[in-house]
Amino acid sequence: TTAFTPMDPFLLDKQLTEEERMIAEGARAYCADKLAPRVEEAYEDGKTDPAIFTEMGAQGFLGVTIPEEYGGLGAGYVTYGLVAREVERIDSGYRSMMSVQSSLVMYPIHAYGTEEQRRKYLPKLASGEWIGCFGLTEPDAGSDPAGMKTRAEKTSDGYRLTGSKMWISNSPIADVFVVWAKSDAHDGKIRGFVLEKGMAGLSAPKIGGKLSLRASVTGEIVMDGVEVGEDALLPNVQGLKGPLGCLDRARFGIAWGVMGAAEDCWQRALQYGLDRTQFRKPIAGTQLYQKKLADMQTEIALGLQAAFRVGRLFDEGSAAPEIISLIKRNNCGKALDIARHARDMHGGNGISGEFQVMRHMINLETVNTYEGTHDIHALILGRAQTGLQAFY
Ligand code: TGC
Ligand code: FAD
Repeated sequence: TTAFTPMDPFLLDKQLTEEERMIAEGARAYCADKLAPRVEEAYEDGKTDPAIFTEMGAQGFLGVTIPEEYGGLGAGYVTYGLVAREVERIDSGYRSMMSVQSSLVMYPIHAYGTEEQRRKYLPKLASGEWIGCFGLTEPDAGSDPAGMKTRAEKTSDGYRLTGSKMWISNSPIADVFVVWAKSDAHDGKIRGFVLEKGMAGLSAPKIGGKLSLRASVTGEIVMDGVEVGEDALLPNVQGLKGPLGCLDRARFGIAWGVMGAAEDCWQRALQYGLDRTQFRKPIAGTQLYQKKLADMQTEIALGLQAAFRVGRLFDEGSAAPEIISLIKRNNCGKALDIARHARDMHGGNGISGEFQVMRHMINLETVNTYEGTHDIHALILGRAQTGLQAFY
């Protein structure tokens, strides 16, 4: 009989190309050596180290799928997913910093921008010299981004932007702001604009009091009549499909990333159960403990295999948005369940930062909410089956 590999039941590793495996191994080593040692303090103090962007840039993590001529790695979506998995194995906040930069800032500039915009922004975003953020959500428009109030009014030589964005990853330390606004010059359609730190009327105050994703800074974007030239407009897309096309990429990365966080919780719960004795035997030798380990192993193996499949579809150009909703929703929900169980399996130690699992659990509450909540993705999938939209 063929031997079973408990840590990789579907032999995912063997389905990767040599290049994908090498990049994943390199990413794992960087994350273990450089990110793991600083995460506990970063989380506790709620501090984001901007140097992580230049480090990630040097590793090739920023713009994995962006062509090399613009500073990217020119690799495929499976590679992007593998990197997200390794980064989120340490912390969802670190993966957030990376996926915003790659999928939500570099991708739209590459896909929707002019050649000048690509040459101006992409190399510096790829190296991490510049930090980017993506402003879609507003105080009164979250799940329903079509309800945004931010407006772009036409001026003689460009646009004047007014409005505010809420819950924006990286914004307080950002140099480049990709923001979405309704443009009166385009029949009120949603258009993308690239703003830069220091523009008059632009500010990005930090949001304090966050109990989740504390290693990644989050803020507002306030636009008080920010005047920009025509060259700030992303010319090649209009409508909600602009920001949603970026979200497709980021949601895909999240589906891989959360499996990394879940794997870390699983491995830690397994080791803890082997080391911890109660009632004169290791707690991993009890039926209830083993059932939980089996559930973790099953959901992670299925979740990774599904994400891998969607990655291959992405590279073939045939990943429908709904299949991305399916894996984003399922993998986030499953990762959150796994983290909650891992927390419980650690007993009292499970609430201590030193054992890491509670940090993952609290982070995953955010990841289950951003980029479309668990329930919003259910409605997307329900609509696709029934032809009936249930949003309103
Ligand atoms: P709907 O009528 O469905 O669509 C409007 C237009 O958009 C097109 N479209 C898509 N295009 C590409 N990808 C997708 N996934 C798309 N979904 C829809 C659609 O074809 C249509 O195009 P057109 O040409 O006909 O105009 O629009 P709706 O208003 O009914 O939308 C509802 C819904 C739920 C699908 C959508 O609004 C949604 O996904 N809501 C969730 C919002 C969300 O995910 N926000 C994320 C904010 S960014 C963030 O959280 C970053 S955190 C990052 C981090 O820190 O890691
Ligand atoms: P709401 O839309 O008000 O939803 C509240 C609840 O109502 C949810 O449970 C939701 O599922 C439910 N609900 C809403 N509509 C329906 C419906 N029709 N039917 C049934 N239930 C419904 N946004 C950005 O643009 N850029 C970023 O970089 C970014 N980073 C973020 C970082 C963090 C740490 C967080 C917490 C959020 C971030 N977001 C970002 C915002 C995020 O995308 C939104 O929080 C998310 O889309 C949900 O919107 P909301 O918070 O307004 O909740």
